[in-house]
Amino acid sequence: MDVDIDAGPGAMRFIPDPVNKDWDQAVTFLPASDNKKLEKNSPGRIGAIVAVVILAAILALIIGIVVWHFHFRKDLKIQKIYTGSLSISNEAFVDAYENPDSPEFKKLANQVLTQLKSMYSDSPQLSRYYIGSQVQAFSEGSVIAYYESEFAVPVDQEAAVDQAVSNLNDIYSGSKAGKRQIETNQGPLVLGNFVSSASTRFSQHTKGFVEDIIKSPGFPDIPYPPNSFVQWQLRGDPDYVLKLTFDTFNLEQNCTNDFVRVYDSLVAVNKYIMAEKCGYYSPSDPLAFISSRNVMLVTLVTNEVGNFPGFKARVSQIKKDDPSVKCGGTLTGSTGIFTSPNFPNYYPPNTTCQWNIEVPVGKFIKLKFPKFMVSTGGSICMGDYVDIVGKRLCGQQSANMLSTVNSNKGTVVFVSDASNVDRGFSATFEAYEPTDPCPDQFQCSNKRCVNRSMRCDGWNDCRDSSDEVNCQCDPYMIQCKNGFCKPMFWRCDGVDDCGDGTDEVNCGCKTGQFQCKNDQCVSEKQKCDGTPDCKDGSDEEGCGRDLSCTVSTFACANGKCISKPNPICDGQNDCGDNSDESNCDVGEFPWQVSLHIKNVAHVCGASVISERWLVTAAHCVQDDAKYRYSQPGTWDAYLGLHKQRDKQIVTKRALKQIIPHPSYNPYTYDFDIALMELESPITYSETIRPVCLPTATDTYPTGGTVTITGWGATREGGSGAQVLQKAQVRIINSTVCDQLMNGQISSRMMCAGVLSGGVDACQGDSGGPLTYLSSERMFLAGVVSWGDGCARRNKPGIYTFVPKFRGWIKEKTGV
Ligand code: 4AZ
Repeated sequence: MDVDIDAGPGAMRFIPDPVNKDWDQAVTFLPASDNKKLEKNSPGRIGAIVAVVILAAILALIIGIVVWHFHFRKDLKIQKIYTGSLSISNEAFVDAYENPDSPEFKKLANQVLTQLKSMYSDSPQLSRYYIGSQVQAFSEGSVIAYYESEFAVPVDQEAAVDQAVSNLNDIYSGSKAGKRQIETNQGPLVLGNFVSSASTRFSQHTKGFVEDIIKSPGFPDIPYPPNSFVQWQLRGDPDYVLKLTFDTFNLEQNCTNDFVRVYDSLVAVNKYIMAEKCGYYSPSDPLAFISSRNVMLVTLVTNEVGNFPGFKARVSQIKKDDPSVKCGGTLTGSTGIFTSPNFPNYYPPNTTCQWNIEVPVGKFIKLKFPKFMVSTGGSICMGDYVDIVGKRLCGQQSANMLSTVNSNKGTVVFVSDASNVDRGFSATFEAYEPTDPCPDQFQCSNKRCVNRSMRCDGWNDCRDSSDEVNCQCDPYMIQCKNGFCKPMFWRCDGVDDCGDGTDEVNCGCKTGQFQCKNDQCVSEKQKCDGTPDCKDGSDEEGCGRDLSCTVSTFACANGKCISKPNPICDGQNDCGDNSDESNCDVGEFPWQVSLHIKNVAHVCGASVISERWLVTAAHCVQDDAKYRYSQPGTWDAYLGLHKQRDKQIVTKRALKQIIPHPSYNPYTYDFDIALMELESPITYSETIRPVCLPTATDTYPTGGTVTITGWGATREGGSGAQVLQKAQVRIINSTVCDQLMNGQISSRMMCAGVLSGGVDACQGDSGGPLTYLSSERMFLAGVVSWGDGCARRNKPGIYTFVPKFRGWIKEKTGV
């Protein structure tokens, strides 16, 4: 609980060696013996045994030779396939080139094959191992031929052949090539004994305004198959570009295993790779690509492991001059917005846009980029970039990156090269008065403007800390020597928050001093001198000479004794030092459970909903490489606990079963709820009691106060709390929250927090309760689920919205 202020392996795949399969068959087909005959005739039987032995020996010899041949012989050959494209500048594209069966296609293809053969014959490495080529397709421009060339290469010559192909590219690319040019750097597609049956190619031409659909094999009924290589060659009409929109995308998380690649080409040429994708994309994080020409290639490569649904995508064509793909222009006025083409989806490759911005005379231009994701293509913005009056920007920039132009006119140019696209950017421009760049606001050293209230509030709002220097701090903040202000809560917590250690000095007491319970230092002589010197009176505790105290009085921490009946936790400060009201929190949240990995540590929270059942988060019960969190035997549940160190003396229960929600999504944390059945029921007491469950139709008012509890970290990245922490946060409107959390909020989630930062749930609070007080009862409105860090400004905590699961809880537990 935070209550602070505050081209991979590419398309190469090794497919199992068919030779090994032949061995298996050879062993399986050992000649079957006629047993009966052998039993009746003993000499015959000996003969048969001898025959079997000889056969076995021959077989062993064959296997040995095969093993030697395929594993140890240096001249073992592997099949290498290179894909490439070749532009033919003295030919014009005709429709018949789209049809591989047409005489026109065949004629030109033969010419290309002759040309390829003659090019390879120039190189000894290539001519020696060349098997043949195949022209797969043609497209406009004048005519581009896409081909595959196959070589049978001894293993020890593989690198030399790669080099020879690369040399060939150098020779034939550019002006040296005369009329025929190899346009791309060819890349090897498949390495090893690639079986052609494992490769599937679909080809389709989207026409008019009809949308075509492409799907991974088996989608949506069964997961895509292992060890597959599938290609979709997509075409549109001339003067159109293609748009590929993935409606569902759910592949294995690791792109070295399974991946989809999208090319701005008809064949898998590295130079035209737009993106390689794997993992899961939620509908709120859509994935859509636009080509720069009327062709696109999609490939799906899977390896032998994994069991994932795959994808479904729509293919449509857009006219090249359609406003949705056109970009640039003249922007005038005092403010305005512009975006990269197709934003927030992926911009097309090979695109240049120029915006000429003009604000009123005498004013300067301020450009803000709420989102900026432009593929880098190297460290110095050589590939894709945004050029602001001569200054290039690329890569991922932080939200609301700022740039200024000291003139009333300026140009912004966006350039994307042939490969590796990204989501692009959104931008706003506004005119500002050169003499007053931040009207009514504080101007940071980096020219950013922030609200005046953000000055000296302990947060680095300017991002260069200029709002936090030379501060006169409020009394509830630590005045750091370096001029920063930091929350008092962080004093003496073992972390150097000031940066100059000011907040961590004077935390222990010197020799000759007594350290009070509130960390104050008083002279050792003041201990038990009859006068409370510590503000909390702890210097007079346990002194054994409170003569006025009897068995029928209450001994306060400050040495005072009071005779009032039941003074403890009655809400009144009877002692004067409030010691009669401290420790009243025990039992304040009797439904709070601490879930421990047996004999290891607290991991998550949970809530008691009945004598047998707990509610927690599904993400708490997902296995990882180290622990089997999904297994009941992994866990101990501690009930009625206040301080972690008291766990020996409170109720502990093993678990009988764990039921995670079947729709829990580990990528989006959607449906993040689980039920735990205790091995034996508990007896309710003053410190163990269930929380009320909401009804399925319950809603909570935006701005309403809710309570969160747990032993989680007391700051982002910090360690867990010893004593159960509580904090009050407010419910945040889901639409606002969805914007703050970049569209990641589903209807199964609710948001709560303090948008100025500083109060939040944190790591270790997960699974624990968010309670809402209604009619003097506490209802389990939410389950601590996730967040972007802890207690950050404008980053609320995200909770599983329990009313949505009322029916499911009833169905599974009967509660
Ligand atoms: C966690 O890791 C966690 N700030 C829980 C809640 C929040 C962040 C992280 C919300 O368990």
